[in-house]
Amino acid sequence: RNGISRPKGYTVSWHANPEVEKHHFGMAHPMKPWRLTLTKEIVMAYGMHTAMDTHLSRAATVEELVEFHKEDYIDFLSSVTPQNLATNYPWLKPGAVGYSGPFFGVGEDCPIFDGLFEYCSLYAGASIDAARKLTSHQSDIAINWSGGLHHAKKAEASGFCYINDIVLAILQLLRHHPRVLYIDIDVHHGDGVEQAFWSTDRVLTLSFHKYDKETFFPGTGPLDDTGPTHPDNPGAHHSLNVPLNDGIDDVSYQWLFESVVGPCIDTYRPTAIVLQCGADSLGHDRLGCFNLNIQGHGSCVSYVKSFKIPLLVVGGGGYTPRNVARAWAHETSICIGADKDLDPTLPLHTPFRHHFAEEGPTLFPPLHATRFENKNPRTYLESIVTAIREQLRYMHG
Ligand code: V1P
Ligand code: CA
Ligand code: ZN
Repeated sequence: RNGISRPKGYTVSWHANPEVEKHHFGMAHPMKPWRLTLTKEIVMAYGMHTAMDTHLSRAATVEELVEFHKEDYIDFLSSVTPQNLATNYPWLKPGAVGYSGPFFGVGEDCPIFDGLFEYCSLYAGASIDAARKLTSHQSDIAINWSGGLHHAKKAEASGFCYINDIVLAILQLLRHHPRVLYIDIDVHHGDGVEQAFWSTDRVLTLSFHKYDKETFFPGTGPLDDTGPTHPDNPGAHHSLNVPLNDGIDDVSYQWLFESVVGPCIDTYRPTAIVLQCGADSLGHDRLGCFNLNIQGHGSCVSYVKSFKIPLLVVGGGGYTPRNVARAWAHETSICIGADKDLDPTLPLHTPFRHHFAEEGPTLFPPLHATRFENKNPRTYLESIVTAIREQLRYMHG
């Protein structure tokens, strides 16, 4: 409609299944899969879908899921329902005592809801499909906004994440790529991905996050946690962490991101990159505590894209749905090289326009307004960059 053309010289693929968007974690739960519907509405209203290969993703198979996850955990996820939970899994009942069997992480953060397994296998299938498009050279940038669920463990759900689609996608990439760099800009620590690959040197994980051991989920990811360092672990020094305090702004974050990611790419020379774009690092997020605008968040995508290395872009957290949708639509436009062509006034028509009424119909509302004071002085950021550069020196033998 407004002349968004295909990117010249490279291909972008979009992987999604609208069934994912229909699932509900429960009324009071902050994770809202319908934020994906809102994202897609903006993307389509701008006409961006015409510039990508769009793929209806399929559910991951059990064989694919057990490439990382434990079989009894997948059995559990595929058979549990809100109705049979108490009968078939009595030890998961709140208050059950004296039982030390499987727990699987079920609880308030990771509830059992209707269609849970369909939800999980669809977002995982999309990330696996996206990774395969990269390894088959059919795509240079592959996008799955429904993925990015970085906390899930081998046999445990954690922090709204059940299946770790990122780990499954990286396992696909590793079939063809010698080295994969994982970058995580969600406000939370990417602990599940870090843990999955902390004994290999073929994946370098790098997470930027708010860190407070006592008060902020999941409480891991200090600067000096670079993976188990015993001498025969090839994965030693292959997890990097950038712990931050409340209130970081666009200018600081962009400077820090480029100062850290640049040397990581130069030193590690990844042949593929996975970028987790959790949008809970934006200002005004319901769970987050940073002051990033859509532009600051998006600048990370632009910077990573500029290296022209095969790139898998996934979503993640993000709890103020209208701003998640703005950010991921903007980042889609960056991927297809159309960000400069978009009119910042949202071209939305009813019934979606009202979702954006709070800040007005703009793609770039000011989100930096100081709900949180910036507790990251320049000296602190400089000490992080120095430490990371020091850590990178250990990566060569
Ligand atoms: O803080 C906790 C746990 C619950 N307490 C016992 C400690 N959980 C957090 C989980 C945040 C997960 C973030 C996921 C992601 O990184 C990737 C998708 O973004 C939590 C919070 C919070 N404010 O941090 N859970 C909830 N809020 C929650 C609130 C209402 C209903 C259910 C969960
Ligand atoms: Ca992170
Ligand atoms: Zn998060």
